[in-house]
Amino acid sequence: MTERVVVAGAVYDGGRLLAARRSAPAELAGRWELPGGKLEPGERPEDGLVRELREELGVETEVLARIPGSWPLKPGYVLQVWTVRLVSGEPRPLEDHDALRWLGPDETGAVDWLEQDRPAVAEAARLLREH
Ligand code: 523
Repeated sequence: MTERVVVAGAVYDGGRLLAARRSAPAELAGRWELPGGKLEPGERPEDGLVRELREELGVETEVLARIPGSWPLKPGYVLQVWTVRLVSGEPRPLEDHDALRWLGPDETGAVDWLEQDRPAVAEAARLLREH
């Protein structure tokens, strides 16, 4: 069975990283994540990520680079993450989230990230610090 990919974005703007708090499902609500979602069949990951960020946050973005790694989710799903630049719009929690926060490179420990997002968040923070 091929695994389905969930794409997520480490969205950067002004030297900060965007964190989004999930509003559903109940077992994930209140935890913070890098925003994104499931790829549609045949969709290129970069296109799916731009689509998800548009739907969920109302912003236009440009995908920069893959953060190396692939993290297991529920059976049959894996998480893959890309760095993303905000091109236009101010992110708003339109779907799936009830709060957003911009975190500086030394503030990324301030929210309760989903476990599976933590390695990519650590790498995204490292890249921000280098910048
Ligand atoms: N994760 C996750 N981390 C993370 C994302 C974007 C998603 O662990 N950064 C998990 C949470 C869900 C699964 O991946 O178990 C699917 O994410 P979801 O619900 O955001 O995907 P959507 O928006 O495509 O979901 P549907 O509305 O259900 O299609």
